[in-house]
Amino acid sequence: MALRFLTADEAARLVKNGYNVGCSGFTHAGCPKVVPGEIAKIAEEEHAKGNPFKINVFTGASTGDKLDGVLSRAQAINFRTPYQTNKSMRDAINEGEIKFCDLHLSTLAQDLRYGYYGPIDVAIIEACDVTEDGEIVPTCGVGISPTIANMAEVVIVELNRWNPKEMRGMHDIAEPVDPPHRHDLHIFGVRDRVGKEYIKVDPAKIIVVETNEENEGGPFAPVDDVTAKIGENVANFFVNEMKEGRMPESFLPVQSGVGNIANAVLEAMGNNKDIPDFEVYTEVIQDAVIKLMESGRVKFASGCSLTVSNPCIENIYKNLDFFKEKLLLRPSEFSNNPEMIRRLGIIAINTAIEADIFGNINSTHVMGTKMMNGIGGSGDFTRGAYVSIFVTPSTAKGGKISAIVPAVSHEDHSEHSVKIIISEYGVADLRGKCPRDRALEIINKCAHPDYRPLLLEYLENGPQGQTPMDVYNCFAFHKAFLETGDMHNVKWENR
Ligand code: 0RQ
Repeated sequence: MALRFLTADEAARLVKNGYNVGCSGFTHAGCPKVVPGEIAKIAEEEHAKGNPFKINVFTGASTGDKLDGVLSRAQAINFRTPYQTNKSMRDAINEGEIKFCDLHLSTLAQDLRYGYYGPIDVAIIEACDVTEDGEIVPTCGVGISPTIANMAEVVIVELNRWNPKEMRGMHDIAEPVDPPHRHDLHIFGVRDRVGKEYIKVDPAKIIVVETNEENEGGPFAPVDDVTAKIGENVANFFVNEMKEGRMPESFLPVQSGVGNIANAVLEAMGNNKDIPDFEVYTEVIQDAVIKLMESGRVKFASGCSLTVSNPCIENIYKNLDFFKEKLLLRPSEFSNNPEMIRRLGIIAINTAIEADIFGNINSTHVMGTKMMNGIGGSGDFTRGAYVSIFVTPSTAKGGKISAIVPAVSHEDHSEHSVKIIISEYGVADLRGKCPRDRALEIINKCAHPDYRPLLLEYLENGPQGQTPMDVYNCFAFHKAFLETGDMHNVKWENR
């Protein structure tokens, strides 16, 4: 049957106040870029008339400014899950204007199918191709697209011609059967496929909006001395693990988190010739992976999105034959699936906002209250990993904040899941250690030398026990920062 075509404005008018709207993409990669802007305009029109207009937005992860940014600034969002990185949205969340549910990314698709959030009224999916029999080929981010496309009554396809339709073949699209009928997912190696090259829906529910919008991929910050040193410490840790026989000589697939530090870590691993060529099984594939693929250091990468800068994606599109043999994009419930992560023996490398001396990690909240981005996939990977590593610079805000604290102000990953912490000063190996020994290891190897005496003072002068945590003073570092702007000014109570 012939597909129906509408303008972005006409398609946006299908979205009503209170709707659950599912969008494609994962980070800025693969997100719709024109219909959300038109929804924002409708919201502003309705607000001007004194009418309510807010929607609930479900995506794979964070999105670009043309989705989260425009809708937040138009005050068009009531509820948002599972992750975000947009400044306007972050401010609205921290002001309490948007209800944000911070979620493990692997779980959202199945939680939607389980009915935890109600129906998906409209799905908006960016595609590089759509056919009359309902085959939708995503662009560079998959996320929860198969699930929202299947659940929605209306599927608006943003057919974005900026992305070549020859991308077909780069995706592996499937949805698991839900319990009690789920069986094992047949991925036993990074390159294994279990699905189709496209999302298939009833063509009668497809509306096509044609666009030609470029990606929103900004550049990464250049590697500085601190991130370079962290990267070097990570690479040396792996070389030693292989020497000690704790890591197979053929190496294991790598997951690396999002952001500048993660990009620097991968670069350092690529530069260390004692690490063999390796594979990547991750969620976000960043620029460093593509560079290492070109130099032959990364043999294959499976992920959920190509979260790369625009020059990098243009290079991929120009050399699709080369990259299609080495890249695979999956839905987030496959890329981040804890079952696969445990089975494949993934090396998980994620970034912490702060770590405490016992090994608990805060990935999400600044000073315990302000949301930064969200847990993202870090929990999916950390819990099941062969070895779970957290990296962090030893300090933030020009040294006034220690990233190593007596107690994390918010806990995302517990001491039971975290095996290694790495800063620019060194590597803390927490494996097989009791809380006291972990504390000494983290303070002496990872904390900034300025803060080491203060942390040792905390550890030695508090109550003892299996975990020597001092409830009077565990947040004294945070209190000092909130009151004086500098954690060095810590004052102990009741001692
Ligand atoms: O703030 O930009 O205002 O200066 O946090 O920190 O050092 O630039 O590091 O870009 O790698 O992000 C944990 C946020 C790190 C990220 C986090 C401030 C610091 C700066 C950013 P400014 P950097 P990065 C899979 C994995 C959770 C999700 C995840 C993240 C800003 O990696 O969101 O792991 N992770 N996903 O100044 C106060 C501290 C601070 C601090 C840093 N202790 N106190 N502020 N900052 N430490 C990917 C996906 O799921 C998609």
